[in-house]
This record gives sequence, C-alpha cells and structure tokens, in this order.
Amino acid sequence: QHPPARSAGIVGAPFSKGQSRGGVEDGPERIRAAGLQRRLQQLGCAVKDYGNLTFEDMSRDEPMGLLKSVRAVGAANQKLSQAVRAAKEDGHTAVVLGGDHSLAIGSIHGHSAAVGELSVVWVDAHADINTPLTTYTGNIHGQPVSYLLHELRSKVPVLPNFSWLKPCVSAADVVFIGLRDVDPAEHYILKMLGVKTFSMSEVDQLGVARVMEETCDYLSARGKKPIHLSYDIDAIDPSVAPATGTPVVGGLTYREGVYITEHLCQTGLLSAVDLVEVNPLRGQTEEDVRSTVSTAIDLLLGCFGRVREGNHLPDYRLPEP
Ligand code: 4U7
Ligand code: MN
Ligand code: MN
Ligand code: MN
Repeated sequence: QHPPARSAGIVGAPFSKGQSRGGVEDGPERIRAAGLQRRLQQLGCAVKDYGNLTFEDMSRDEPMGLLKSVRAVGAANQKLSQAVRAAKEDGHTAVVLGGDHSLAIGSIHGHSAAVGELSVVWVDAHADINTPLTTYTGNIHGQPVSYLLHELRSKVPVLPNFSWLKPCVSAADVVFIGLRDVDPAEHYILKMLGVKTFSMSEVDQLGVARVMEETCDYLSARGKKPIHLSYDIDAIDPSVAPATGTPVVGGLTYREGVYITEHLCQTGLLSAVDLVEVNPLRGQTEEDVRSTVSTAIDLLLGCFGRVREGNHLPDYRLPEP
C-alpha cells in the first residue's frame, strides 16, 4: 500500500559559502553518521551513495556589491548540477545533503536537465527569492529561486561562474510551504508572479493535510511533472530543529514537517530531494544537534516511504515456532 521509492542516489554537498556561518558544510557527514543509508535500506530502499563533492577554494572571489562568494557559489552549483543529473540518469531519486540552500540552484538545474519540466515544493521559513539586486544580506542562500525562474530572467544579472545556468522552472510550478520570514522585495515578487504560497498562517488556518492536498491539486493541474522537494530544515520549529543558521520562531511541528514528506512520497512523483541548512555548529548543546539531525533523517525517510503506522518489507514472514 505504500511502495517505497526504489532507490536513493545520495550526493553530499558540504558547501557553506552561500551564507556566512561556518558549520553547515558538516551537515552531510552528520546526517550520514546518524545512519541514513541503513535506515533507508531497512525500508527496502536501495541506496547508492555518491559521496561528497569537493569544492575548490576560489583564490579571488571579491564581493560584487553586496553579493558574497559569487564565483564559489557558481562553481559549486555547476558541479552539483552535473552530479544530480548523473544520479537521475542512473535511475535514482536524487538526495542532496547540504550544505546551505544556495545548493538548490545546481540541484534543481541538474534535476531538470535530466528529466525536463519540474514541479518544485519549497519548504522553508524563508522564500529564498531575493535577486542579487534586492538582497540586503548579500547571502546567495536567500536567492536561489530567483536564479531558477524563467520569469525573473531579466532581473538577475549575468554573474561570474554562472554562465552555465539557464532558468528552468516556471513560477506557476512552484509551491512554498512554511513561510514566516519574507523580505519586502520577496513578498512583492511572490505577489507579482502570483506564486502559490502556504505561509505558517495558512498552515494554522487550513491544517497541514489540506495544505498538502491543495499543493498537489495545484501542481497536478499543470500536468503530472516530477517533483523536486527542496527542504530547508529551518522550516521546522527551532524547538525541534535548532541547529541551523537562520532559525525563525513559529515553525512547522515535527508532525507537520514529516506529514509533508509522507504526502509527497505517496504522489509517486517525488524525483529529487534537497535537505539543507543543518548546521551542527549552531546548536547550543549536543542534544540540539542530535534532534536536528534526527529530524532531518525522519524527513528523508518520509520521502522514501516510511509511514508512522509502521512498515514491513514485502517478503516479511512470521517466524515459525
Ligand atoms: B535560507 C534573508 F534577509 N531573506 O536574503 C536573506 F532575512 O536558505 C534570509 O532560507 C535568507 O536559510 C535565508 O538573507 C536563507 C534575510
Ligand atoms: Mn530558510
Ligand atoms: Mn532556505
Ligand atoms: Mn538558513
């Protein structure tokens, strides 16, 4: 009744230069060390771990106006795009372990290069749709969506190490869930483009079950495209997932967060997942890090068929006395 996705192709992306806090590059190793591969295999999911990408240091990467580490972010995402494309061409559901959320640029681009038009579900406290000209922090992890949308092509300047990137997603194919910290320019862009959003207010009003029903109805009305889930751990309330760089109070509960993954898995269309912004150095205590990483794992398991009623493998047999 809940057939698990056949295989996960894991790509570690220990990249942190889309923002200014160290530690987020340790996300992939912490998530692996908590047993991701074994837990997926217990669900009956095949796992291919492609290991971690390596990102060379840029010797000269001066800020461009406010914009920080443009060349490093461009080069890292080009590499990630190729890796995600390869994982898709090998037949896997791609899993990108971040790293910061600037990685969604390469992840979504590579996914789209392999399978064509996508639906994108962006679960985040933030909209990450600043352009290089609207940002006031200069951090590219707050901008990936603007780089990817056809509709914003003329608003995003040509940047060094980004010439490989062509916008590949339509605004009407994106749904945001969990928003509660949106900059004025981002709010303007979301309204201007008519992007479908479920802020925390709508999660409160409708409940997560209706949010997910409406999300999937909305996306499937434009054709059943493969779904790219880009999950920022800061969508989850900081009481549950505190070890992240930009925590915002009033987030999704653990149950709401997991429900989103269970529901998307059941569509049968989930084709790639990013799990980003886990920063082991941002927790106050080891328990903060543990609960954040364990939540990240549970979100990923939900994407691959884990359900809370329980699971068993198709060949399970009761032991005979
Ligand atoms: B994340 C911010 F200004 N909007 O642009 C910005 F509030 O990937 C935050 O969602 C971005 O964690 C957060 O820097 C990026 C800020
Ligand atoms: Mn965020
Ligand atoms: Mn984000
Ligand atoms: Mn963040």
